[in-house]
Amino acid sequence: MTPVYIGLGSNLGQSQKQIQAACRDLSQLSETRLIKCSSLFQSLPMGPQNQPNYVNAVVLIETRLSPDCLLHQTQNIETQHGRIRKSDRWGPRTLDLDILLYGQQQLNEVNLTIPHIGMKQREFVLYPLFEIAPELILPCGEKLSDLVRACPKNGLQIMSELVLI
Ligand code: ROI
Repeated sequence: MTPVYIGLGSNLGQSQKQIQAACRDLSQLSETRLIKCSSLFQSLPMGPQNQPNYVNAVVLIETRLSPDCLLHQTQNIETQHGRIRKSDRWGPRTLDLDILLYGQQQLNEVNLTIPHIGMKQREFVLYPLFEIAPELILPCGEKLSDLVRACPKNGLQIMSELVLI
């Protein structure tokens, strides 16, 4: 089993419920178990500002699925939750699932980069991740705690516990 961290985000519809239901969906994937969930956080939109605030969280799963297979499964979950992929890359979305870290692997494929390309600068990824993995060291050797210290909170707030629904 490989430990995998997944970032979740939503700013359309019932965001909190979308994220909680997506965690349940992740926990039900084959050859996979859900190990830990961060709190739900509210964050200001990164990118265009004329969109609602986001709800974000990070979970830890353990899985035997390959990175590509897991990507396929996370995209299925996004689609089941009404995600429509539009050309405006940074527009609002009902559900976004990002594979942040897959064990210590580094991958550079056309449709999958691991560690996730933007994670080191994103407060809505780093703080929830730090909540569930304070001792984490990234494959590049950087300590998560150092990245968190260098990353402004930018209005990020804890909303509530993440409860599976
Ligand atoms: N902004 C926040 N705060 N949270 C997200 O999950 C998020 N996801 C995105 C973009 C549009 C970059 N902005 C975001 O994809």
